[in-house]
Amino acid sequence: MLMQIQVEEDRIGLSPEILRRAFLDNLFYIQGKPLALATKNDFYIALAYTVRDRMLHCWNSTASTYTARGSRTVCYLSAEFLMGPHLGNNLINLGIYDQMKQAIEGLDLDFEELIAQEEEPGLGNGGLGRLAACYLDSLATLEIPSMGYGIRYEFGIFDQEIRDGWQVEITDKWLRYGNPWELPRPEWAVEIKFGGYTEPFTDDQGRYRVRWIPAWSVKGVPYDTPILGYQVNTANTLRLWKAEAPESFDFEAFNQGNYYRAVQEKVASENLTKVLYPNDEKFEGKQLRLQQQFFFVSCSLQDMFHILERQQLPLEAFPQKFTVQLNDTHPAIAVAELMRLLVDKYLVEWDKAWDITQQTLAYTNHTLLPEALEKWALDLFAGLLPRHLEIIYEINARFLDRVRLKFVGDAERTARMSLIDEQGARYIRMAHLACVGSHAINGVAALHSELLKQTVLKDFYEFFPEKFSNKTNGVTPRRWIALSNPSMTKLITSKIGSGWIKHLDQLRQLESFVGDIEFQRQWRESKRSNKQSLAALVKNRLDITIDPDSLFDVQSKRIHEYKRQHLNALHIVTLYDSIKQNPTLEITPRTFIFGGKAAPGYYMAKLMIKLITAIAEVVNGDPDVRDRIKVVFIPDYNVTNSQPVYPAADLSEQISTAGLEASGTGNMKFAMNGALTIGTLDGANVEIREEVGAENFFLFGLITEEVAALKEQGYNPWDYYHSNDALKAAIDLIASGHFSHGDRDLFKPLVDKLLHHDPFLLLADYASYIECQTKVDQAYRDTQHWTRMSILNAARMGKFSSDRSIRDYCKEIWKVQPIEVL
Ligand code: T68
Repeated sequence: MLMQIQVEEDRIGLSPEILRRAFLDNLFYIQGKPLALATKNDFYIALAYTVRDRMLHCWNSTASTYTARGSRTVCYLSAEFLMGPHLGNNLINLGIYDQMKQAIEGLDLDFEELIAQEEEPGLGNGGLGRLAACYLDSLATLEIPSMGYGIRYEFGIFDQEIRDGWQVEITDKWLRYGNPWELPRPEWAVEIKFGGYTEPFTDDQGRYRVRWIPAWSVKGVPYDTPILGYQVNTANTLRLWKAEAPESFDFEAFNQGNYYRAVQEKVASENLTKVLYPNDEKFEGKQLRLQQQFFFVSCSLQDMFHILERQQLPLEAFPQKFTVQLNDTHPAIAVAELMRLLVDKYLVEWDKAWDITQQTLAYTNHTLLPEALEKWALDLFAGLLPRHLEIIYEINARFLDRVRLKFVGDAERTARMSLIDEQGARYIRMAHLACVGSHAINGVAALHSELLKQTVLKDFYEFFPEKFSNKTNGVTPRRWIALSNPSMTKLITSKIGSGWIKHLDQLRQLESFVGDIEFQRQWRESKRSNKQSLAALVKNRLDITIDPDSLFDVQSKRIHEYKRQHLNALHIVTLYDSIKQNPTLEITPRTFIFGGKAAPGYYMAKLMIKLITAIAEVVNGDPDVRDRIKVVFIPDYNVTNSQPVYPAADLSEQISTAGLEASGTGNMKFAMNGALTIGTLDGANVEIREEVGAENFFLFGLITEEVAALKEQGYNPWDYYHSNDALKAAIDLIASGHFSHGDRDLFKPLVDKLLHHDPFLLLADYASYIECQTKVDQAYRDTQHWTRMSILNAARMGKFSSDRSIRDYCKEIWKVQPIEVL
């Protein structure tokens, strides 16, 4: 009996003494090491298990509670979950960060160093994958029964190195030393079929049916990770699927002694979930990608049917039991797969199946960029999913009949809305499939949702306006403030208590301290210490000295022409040139900080990285300017490396061409951490500016309508180049080889594109951007006023908590209620 109590305590006790004992126990019994022989990784694993143990009873109580209450479950289907390191976040959500720190430091170990050991699961590209992760945190915190469904990629997003100023991609071996946060559940594996052909037949009851005879199959094995809410007992599940060879696979080959063929097929199966496609915002019609999408969707839907069965619920209860959110069109094949399962497997009649499907599914769009819209070549699709193609044809036929009824004689509209693109080679339009098969469609910021209705989904909006709504993105304050910015967290809590971490609107209470000189001083001190930490990191990693008293001007996000990192670069070159022309020029010292990955096949984005690092080399090496401007490119921007960046920023660059950034979420993380934004009226910038006040936001650039009008009337970048001396000087300097050791060819593709096409209107926005940057320069000199603006930015960001976003989804789309776990 006594023994049992001790074990229980070691698994759940929260005092530093018990935590320390549990940690040593795990080190010995899991890693098999005494203190003296343990490596840093051994310590990390022991620490992770110590934390995980404390989450497991929440996880089990959550499961029992949900089963007992028969609750409706939100299933968030996403090809990407960019979770970031779990350890620090779980410590925050358990509320034992300080106790654990004490426990570990009592052993003379460096706590922060152990936390830094974790290899983050980089199972996403950027905003879309990170949004899914923030939403899981909020769902758990708000006690909403929910499940994240995705893919357990063996290699996540590549690690980025910078060599000779260029991006080099290194495979991300995140599972190399094991993953203590996941539990494999092989007993819940499912089978996924591919290829082959279909044939019609009549069943015993005389019904017309279709049989799919697939050519091959794989097994999907779920790996579960607990997702603990903040200071609640709710621990939901992230269920990621790994592909393996099916048990029975190629039995024949095996029996015939063809051992090697059998093994080869096994390897082929496992390739399916081997690697994450590293493209964001660019569709690549690769067969393996379609296999991945169908694989995780089918695994997840079959899992839902199994849950329904285990709870002995009838098929009709499916939409009451599950509400399924499609994170972009990557899981849109769910429309056809849910229909197939209902009609072919569970013998539900078509109309009824269609009702269930529509009631269950909802679709979030994340982009308007035409090159990102998914459309699968028909023959590729037919080869892999012949039965689904037939189902899509049937859905389409029925849908287009309705379109023809509503818009009599409008053949063009019917062709535009068809699920099949028939101009030339035929394609399946996944966004159309998602719209038709869902009861709700949303964009991710107010402007984006409006533009969706006016552009890419205009016909669908006119056909079913009631499906459309907006759900502005949000980010979790747990990771993005409490964990990443402890100094600001402490300061805020000392003034208004800690309720804001769960109710971010409470930050408004800070407004009453905005004029308090002492509070302002503390605010600056916190920012300054964060800048100092980042400076130390930069020194350590890149051996570049940056001045924490300079203005930290940061642009960190995926590298893309529409995000216009090269506009920022033009500003730096302009500043550099003006200092060279006028050596006594007085400017506010600035450190330009960049971070971000380029898709490996995106040549122009890679050249933009090279441009930034080339400018950095010249600027940082030039004694005339280097005390006034510095340029740093932080390699391998990921969740881990981003956490010290947001708290250290003074200025947040959100400078995309108006109308092209669906929302942005980095913009929110910066402003929450007291950075001021320089930005266009794009994505969520519009709403951020509304919230923080126009007077606390640096606005520049053309607005969406002006962008469209300018393009309509025939935009000629050449005119801007010739009529603006500073712009011409900056471009000429780049073209002259000044930043490329005299090589005039290196940046020629970039310069030529700007001068002759400039699809993202850098030249049109240049003057406005530079003028706005001059205002920033002036404003930063008024320290008190800047501090005031910084405080007001943080204080007014309550709307952008992902808790608010999730509440909106729950109320308006999912119709789910919290269930408390005791
Ligand atoms: C981003 N999209 C939007 N896509 O660009 C951003 N795409 O404005 C928004 O804030 C964010 O989504 C969240 O809504 C992406 O991140 C991708 O990463 C992606 C990945 C694969 C294929 C296409």
